[in-house]
Amino acid sequence: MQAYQTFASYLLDGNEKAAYEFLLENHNDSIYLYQDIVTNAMRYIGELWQQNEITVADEHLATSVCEFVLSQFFYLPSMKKKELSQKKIMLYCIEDEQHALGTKMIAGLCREKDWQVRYHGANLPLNAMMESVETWRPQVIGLSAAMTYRLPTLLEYIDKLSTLSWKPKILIGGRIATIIDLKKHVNTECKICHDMNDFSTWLDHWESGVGVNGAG
Ligand code: B12
Repeated sequence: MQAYQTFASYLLDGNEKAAYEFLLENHNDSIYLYQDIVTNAMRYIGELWQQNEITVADEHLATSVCEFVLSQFFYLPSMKKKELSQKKIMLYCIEDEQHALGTKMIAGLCREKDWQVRYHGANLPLNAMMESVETWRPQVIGLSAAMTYRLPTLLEYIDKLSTLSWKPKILIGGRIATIIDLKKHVNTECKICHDMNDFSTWLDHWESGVGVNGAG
């Protein structure tokens, strides 16, 4: 059994303790943990669901255990930080989008890399996003979508964000970015993130000033 399958089995068993301890055992490498373990476990659970090997109730239980253990995992290190950095990122799932686990992990990684993060969870309407963005004025805004039929809505969000006076960097991620060639739909000022590695590398370059504008 692969590591992500072991983690998936704890989620499906509703075994919060084992799932949390598994995260702790693997805490030294965040990308490995988020990408190879948690993301792959959730995708595997999606396949089991699609093949009717597990029920909707099983999938919901697994998701809720995953959300819970991730929250526990993020809590202690983020509370230990003394000073707030000046780097600010806001993360949103566009309207009706319920697939929020990916952005939750992106939020965790950003905190680890010393960013101030506002993670707005699932399904945020456009006007509500704009209001919050204008109040907090982050340097970076991340949008997430899973379902491909949300492309028109995603483009609407990007258009609106492009009108902001201080020109924050717009990142696009989520399952949609792995299925649709988004480069054909957005301008080069937006950064399309295909996975956690891609995002992490971009973020590290941002810190050294390279990824601030354009970076593709
Ligand atoms: C869990 C889950 C749910 C949960 C989500 C809960 C939550 N809090 O997230 C619930 C139960 C709500 C749900 C609902 C539905 N789901 Co669902 N779901 C899944 C499942 C099993 C896992 C999703 C997940 O967590 N993946 C793991 C995360 C970590 O991956 P990720 O989002 O891609 O994120 C990674 C990167 O993309 C990146 N990233 C993500 N966002 C961002 C943002 C930025 C800025 C950056 C930089 C990076 C980034 O970071 C992560 C790093 O690894 C998937 C299976 C799958 N293949 O994904 C199905 C799946 C996506 N769901 C599916 C379906 C059909 C649905 C429903 C329509 C079911 C229904 N009939 O109600 C609804 C739609 C809800 C809606 N309105 O959006 C289908 C979609 C098929 C299709 N047609 O496209 C899938 C593929 C299952 C399947 N095999 O059929 N779902």
